[in-house]
Amino acid sequence: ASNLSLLGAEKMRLASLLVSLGQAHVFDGWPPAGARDDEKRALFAQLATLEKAYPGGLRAYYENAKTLLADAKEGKTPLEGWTPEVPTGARVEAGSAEFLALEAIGMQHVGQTGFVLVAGGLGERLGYNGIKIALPMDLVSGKSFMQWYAEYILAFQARACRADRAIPLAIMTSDDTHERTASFLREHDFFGLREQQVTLMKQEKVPALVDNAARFARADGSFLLETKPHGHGDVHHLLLSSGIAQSWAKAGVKWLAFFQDTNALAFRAMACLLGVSAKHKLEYNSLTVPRTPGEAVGGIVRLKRADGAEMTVNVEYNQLDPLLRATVSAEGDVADGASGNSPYPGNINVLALELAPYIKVLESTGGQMPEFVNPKYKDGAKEAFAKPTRIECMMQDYPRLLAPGARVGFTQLDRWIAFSPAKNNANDAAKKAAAGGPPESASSCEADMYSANARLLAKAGVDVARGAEVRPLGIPVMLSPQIHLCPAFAPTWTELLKKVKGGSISARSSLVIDGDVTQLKGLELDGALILRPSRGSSIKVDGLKERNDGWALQMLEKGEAVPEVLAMRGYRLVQGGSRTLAFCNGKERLVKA
Ligand code: UGB
Repeated sequence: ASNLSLLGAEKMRLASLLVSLGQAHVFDGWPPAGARDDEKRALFAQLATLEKAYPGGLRAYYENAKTLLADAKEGKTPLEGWTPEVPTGARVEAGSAEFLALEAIGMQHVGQTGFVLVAGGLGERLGYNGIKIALPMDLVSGKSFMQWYAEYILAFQARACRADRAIPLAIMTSDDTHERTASFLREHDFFGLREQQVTLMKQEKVPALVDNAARFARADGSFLLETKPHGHGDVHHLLLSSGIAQSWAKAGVKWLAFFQDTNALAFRAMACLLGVSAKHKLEYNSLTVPRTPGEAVGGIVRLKRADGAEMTVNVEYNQLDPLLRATVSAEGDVADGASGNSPYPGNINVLALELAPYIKVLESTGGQMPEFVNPKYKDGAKEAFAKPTRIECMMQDYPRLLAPGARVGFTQLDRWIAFSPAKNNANDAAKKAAAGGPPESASSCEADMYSANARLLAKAGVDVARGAEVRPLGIPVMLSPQIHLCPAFAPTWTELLKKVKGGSISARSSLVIDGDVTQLKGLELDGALILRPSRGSSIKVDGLKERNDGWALQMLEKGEAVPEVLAMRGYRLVQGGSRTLAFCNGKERLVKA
């Protein structure tokens, strides 16, 4: 104590706070004044950050943790007393007249939307060393996920905003991703976005907990606390505490659209999702896909209680099965009859929220999200943890904060148009595929984008041949033909139908549309074609016939030394003969047979 009393006022306040929270052990072995001062300073800097980052500071964190740990020990869950039902929502067939009508409504609102990318996750499951948004989404365009998202926002902006208005983007980063995200964006000139259009907000970690008394864990070899991620639910508190939500509202933003780091398809569904929100005046609207039973995506469930209370919320995959078994289905998380799908729509964390009520709710709750804890106990008495734990929160739990009667809904679309993230390393992905589920690997994510583009063109009357299934690294995927359709070409299905007419693409083909192609009529392609008019120029295709050696995806040999982004896929792109049309004269160029 005599050492501590030499501290400045703020440090003393933090030290007293810790002591009052039963955390005096943090100062065990504290050396005399003058010894290891840098390490001491580092602890207080860390405490100040932790105190500021968590809603209500360290006291609130400690109290919430103790309550949740006591509940966990008793086996209590927040779902007790609730009975699940299949909720009602908008179930829309991709490409149907209803879908196109919703896209049209959505496009009237996309100019007043702020986009929010959660990119604080390190991607341990994917086993990639870099930041996930820098991964190439497909090999034929070579574009990163981040480039794709930026291009989509710019394509929406070009269609929905006056020239002086920009659609804002906030990116949540973490200690694991912040510096690399900032330099990646700078290196690439923000991918065409204006620098002021993009805001990074860094989430902080929370103290790890060693026991049910919520004692903070000390990091090995220093006075620092061990910290762990608090989860993607931090995004809501950050939007409020940074003032971004409020400043966007002042600038005329009406909607927020949240999306994850590696699901490029989300944007193909975005206009429709916003259309449903606007049409049904939904305060909260999640994009969903049919869910495979047991799959690691949450289910959207309407929960009812005996006192008449009800809410439509996401029930995370590890809680869905026990909830169903304890209430409505002895079999748990199983398929609904012949469809092979769970009756509960699968949450994919693509969310559309109305901004004004969102700000009110966050202000009234101080940004505090519902939380949970998941300790792994070492003993039957549930006293000792196998390793330190922490409390966590999820972005999709936001509707639990809403008052009864809040307008919460979902928009169910086919999986092929909305969801195929790169989440798993090849080994795990192969196992998931063998068990009948989606692999969600870098390869399946790429293949699903090619397939979606093939289907979109086919719906517009192009005769697109399909290649055979291949199995790089044991993961079954359909990688041919490879088609990349950039957002500037057609950010909506409606626009694609207007621009594309007939034609054919062989299975061995690669087509990259990367720029302003105003018409794609009667293209007959058997080989590789790149249409890349530079900014200000455009290309109009009318009956172009192109046949060349083409490009091919070649499977890697076992153990071949290749860059990580290829090793995780198990194949490379071999660029043989191709034709590139890349006009830059600022005019429209007609390309005919
Ligand atoms: N993320 C952060 O930004 N910060 C964090 O602290 C953690 C993550 P995961 P998860 O769509 O497949 C979610 O780890 O949490 C970002 C839903 O809960 O990939 O296991 C991270 O960078 C589940 O219901 O996913 O599962 C990434 O962009 C289902 O929707 C995003 O948060 C599932 O995603 C998701 O992180 C899915």
